[in-house]
Amino acid sequence: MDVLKLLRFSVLLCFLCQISKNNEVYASHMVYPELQSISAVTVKQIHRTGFHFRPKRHWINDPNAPLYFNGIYHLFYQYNPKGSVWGNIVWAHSVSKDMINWKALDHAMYPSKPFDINGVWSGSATVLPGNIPVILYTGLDPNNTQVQNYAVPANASDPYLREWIKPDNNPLVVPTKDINASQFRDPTTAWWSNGQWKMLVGSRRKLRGMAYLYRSKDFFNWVKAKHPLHSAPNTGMWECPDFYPVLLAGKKGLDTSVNGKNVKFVLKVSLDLTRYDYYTVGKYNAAKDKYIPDNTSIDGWEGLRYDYGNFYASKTFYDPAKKRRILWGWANESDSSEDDIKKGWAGIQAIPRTVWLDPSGKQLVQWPVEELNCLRGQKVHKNNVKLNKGDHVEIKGITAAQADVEATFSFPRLDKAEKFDPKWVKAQDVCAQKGSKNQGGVGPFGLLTLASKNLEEFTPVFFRIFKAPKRHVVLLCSDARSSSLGEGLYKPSFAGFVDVDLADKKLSLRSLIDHSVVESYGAGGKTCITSRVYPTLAILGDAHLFVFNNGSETVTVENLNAWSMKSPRVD
Ligand SMILES: *[C@@H]1O[C@H](CO)[C@@H](O)[C@H](O)[C@H]1NC(C)=O
Ligand SMILES: *[C@@H]1O[C@H](CO)[C@@H](O)[C@H](O)[C@H]1NC(C)=O
Ligand SMILES: *[C@@H]1O[C@H](CO)[C@@H](O)[C@H](O)[C@H]1NC(C)=O
Ligand SMILES: *[C@@H]1O[C@H](CO)[C@@H](O)[C@H](O)[C@H]1NC(C)=O
Ligand SMILES: *[C@@H]1O[C@H](CO)[C@@H](O)[C@H](O)[C@H]1NC(C)=O
Ligand SMILES: *[C@H]1O[C@@H](CO)[C@H](O)[C@@H](O)[C@@H]1NC(C)=O
Repeated sequence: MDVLKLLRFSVLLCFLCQISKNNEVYASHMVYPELQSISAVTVKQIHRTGFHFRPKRHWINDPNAPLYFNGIYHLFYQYNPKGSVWGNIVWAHSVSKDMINWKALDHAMYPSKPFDINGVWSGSATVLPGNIPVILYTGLDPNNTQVQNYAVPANASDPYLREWIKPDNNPLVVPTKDINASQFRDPTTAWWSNGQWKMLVGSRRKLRGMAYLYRSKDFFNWVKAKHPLHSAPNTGMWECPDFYPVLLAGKKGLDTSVNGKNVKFVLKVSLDLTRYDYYTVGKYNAAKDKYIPDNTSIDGWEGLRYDYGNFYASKTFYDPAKKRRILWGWANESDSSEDDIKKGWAGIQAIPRTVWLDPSGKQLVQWPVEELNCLRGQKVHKNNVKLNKGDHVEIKGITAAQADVEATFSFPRLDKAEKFDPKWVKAQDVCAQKGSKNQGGVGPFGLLTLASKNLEEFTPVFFRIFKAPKRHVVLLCSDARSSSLGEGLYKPSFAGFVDVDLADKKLSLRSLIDHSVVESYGAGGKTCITSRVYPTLAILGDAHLFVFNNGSETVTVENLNAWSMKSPRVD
């Protein structure tokens, strides 16, 4: 190292130690005051995603108020216009006809009024009768009290709803004395039942997570219900609650105000303590305004997750044009804040997903919106590829750094499945213990995504099947441990169990690969995992895709379709 380099290095080190001294956690985000207004000089292209939603530069987090209005999809999101870490948050606004190509508009909201002068935080949209969209959001007042506000379009005839007004009769809701004023945020889409509007606000009481319920006859005067809609012990702060009906049968979505015999409800909360999105399926008793999760749904952090990887602060909305419910979720970075400053950007939205109830009634199923398929370009097809233990076969002919892959794997029998240890409660621990390198019986088999030619780097997405006393246990892993030779990265072995019938001895997998993200859908969307990874060799044209098997049972790739993905217009 020459003197100049050494000097620069020590200045950088000193800078970094300053930063870590001043770090604090502010409402669940690490705050780096020194970094939050360092504008990106350039935006580094190497790990930049091609077909996921992200702004031109800088930090993004929660999707806000997704909405369909008069033929246009709207996405608002928490955005730092000045830097690549959390801070200076505004409501950025983009519009689209297909949720794939986006046009950025001026910011819809920024702190400007006494009721939000210290922050315009997350919220949701409700379309009132007469086709009038209203946004409910959390503002931080001069005392940093979290209050719930509303905003309306300045001109509902403007097809893009460019300008939003925050009327002076805000805030609509302030925390009562029994509520911690710094733990009271993220109002939901409101629903209409029994002659009133209802909405939820996330909170906690000591360690009990709470979804406070508010009621209103006119949408402006809100009264807190005596009991929360739901709460659960030891789950900590509930951020971004989401509450909506799903049909018992079929993939159709429902407007948020629908209830009835053919309907169940989903309550999702983003647990600040673990930073994952959990949901339960249950019943909503509208007369009592109580939500009761089914006994098949675990409440809390051993429960079901939308996604077992980087996916947080999600929100659904009903799309009346295609009669479906769509889920947006934020996939944060897994590199360091210093890397983000150097990259000039941080955060993406996962591909919007259609969600519906699985026929079992026990869980949801998720699938990328059909509009994504319009980006499929060059295609390769394979069938009947036999994979013996230790085999890996390259799928050539597509841009492996930006691709959509769908594969069905089959296996002749299950008797070689490894024994399941009943102590294995957390899928992620099993994935970390077993990985893809530890050879098994039936599996590990699946895809090696973002792989370098000689496998110095790869992100394997794979199944492993275990034998428990009365059933088989299927694990889906997306293991980032070998994803990069780079340093200072978060490389978890993300995993989830898959509740799937193995009678036909087949398992399907779809992975959306996009430079620094691998978003996977196991068994038709029953278990989803999003990993953020930063290869150093497996980049751009040097990224490869393989199918592999490391189990003693032979596995056949029955059918595989892979496409190069085009880049839509996203800004
Ligand atoms: C802020 O707190 C002070 C002291 O408790 C109080 O007088 C004032 O009304 C509060 N401001 C707002 C906007 O609530
Ligand atoms: C509202 O938007 C419509 C459609 O863009 C436009 O024609 C009209 O002039 C706008 N009205 C106002 C008051 O800006
Ligand atoms: C309110 O929540 C904050 C965390 O945001 C915590 O530090 C504080 O102790 C809580 N106050 C009370 C009275 O529980
Ligand atoms: C779960 O609830 C169903 C009815 O919804 C009931 O038939 C079943 O016995 C319950 N199971 C347990 C373990 O409580
Ligand atoms: C398969 O197992 C072998 C032996 O443990 C290991 O060297 C290799 O890396 C594994 N393959 C993958 C893709 O993990
Ligand atoms: C995303 O980044 C990783 C690595 O820094 C953290 O561990 C996660 O907590 C974080 N997730 C969210 C939702 O902030």
